[in-house]
Amino acid sequence: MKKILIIGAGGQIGSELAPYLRAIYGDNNVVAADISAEKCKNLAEAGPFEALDVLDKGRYIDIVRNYKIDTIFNLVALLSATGEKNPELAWNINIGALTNSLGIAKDNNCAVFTPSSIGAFGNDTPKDKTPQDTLQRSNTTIYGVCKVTGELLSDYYFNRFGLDTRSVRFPGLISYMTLPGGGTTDYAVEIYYEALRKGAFTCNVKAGTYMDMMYMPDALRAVVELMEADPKKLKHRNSFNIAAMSFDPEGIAAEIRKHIPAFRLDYQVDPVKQAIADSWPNSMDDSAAHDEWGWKAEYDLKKMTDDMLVKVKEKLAKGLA
Ligand code: AKB
Repeated sequence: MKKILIIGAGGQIGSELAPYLRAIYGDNNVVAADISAEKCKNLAEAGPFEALDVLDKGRYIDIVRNYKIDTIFNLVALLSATGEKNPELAWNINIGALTNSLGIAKDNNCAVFTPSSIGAFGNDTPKDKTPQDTLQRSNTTIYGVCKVTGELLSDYYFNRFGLDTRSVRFPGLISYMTLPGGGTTDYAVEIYYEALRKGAFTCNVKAGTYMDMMYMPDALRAVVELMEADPKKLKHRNSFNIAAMSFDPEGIAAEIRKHIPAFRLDYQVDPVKQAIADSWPNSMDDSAAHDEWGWKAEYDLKKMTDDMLVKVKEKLAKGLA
């Protein structure tokens, strides 16, 4: 990776991946792009920024050619719960961005990273230690349908054209910097803010709902390690299971109570989010990522909670949230 373009740079992953990549590869070698500069003031001030509607293929091609891009991070996507409100829009944006990225990458000799997700699995998928290669046909969300399509399409471009496509199936991502928006796993971020603000949280998925989760520093490191991995060692491409921790709302609440003993948790279940969460794995088997490119998570629930509470507290004290 020498000249990088991140599309969807203002989103939950991009807003942290862009500075992370700039610190490694140099500010001027990482071009951030999103629909408008207002959304990403910090990114636009710190390095090259382009306003881009990813469905505008002509402008997308111009940016890739002008900067001589060799690696594209295709991060544009509507998340699972938002997708259910407007499935057609979710398909058009999620798959429209990906098809443009793959086509432009093919014509301009770029590598492509695209995040997949636990959302690529469905009701018929084995729930515990979900294998790397398994059933993905009973997907219940448009987000998941897009993720499965994205995995297949990215493998197709690799097999048919030799395009260097790589991706991971992210768990729910937890971070103190940028709030997620419209995902099913969002509760696991919101709970820290509400614990510090009010000492209480109302959760929209039931006790006993286990999902894979990951702290953002692990997620960012995974992206770079996969993209820098020796291609000869990769038996899989799109997408690798990666895991760090699996918990239900009671588990994260118990960890928060070690810092805030009076913390209260109650429930007001959102049936759409609950159905999505029930269709996803409880925990994934990430041994293929471990074996093929050395993946290993560093943050467990305890270590993440210790850090999240400190960082969110600082943010609240500064009036930044
Ligand atoms: C969502 O909940 O939609 C995302 C995901 C797990 O892909 N965070």
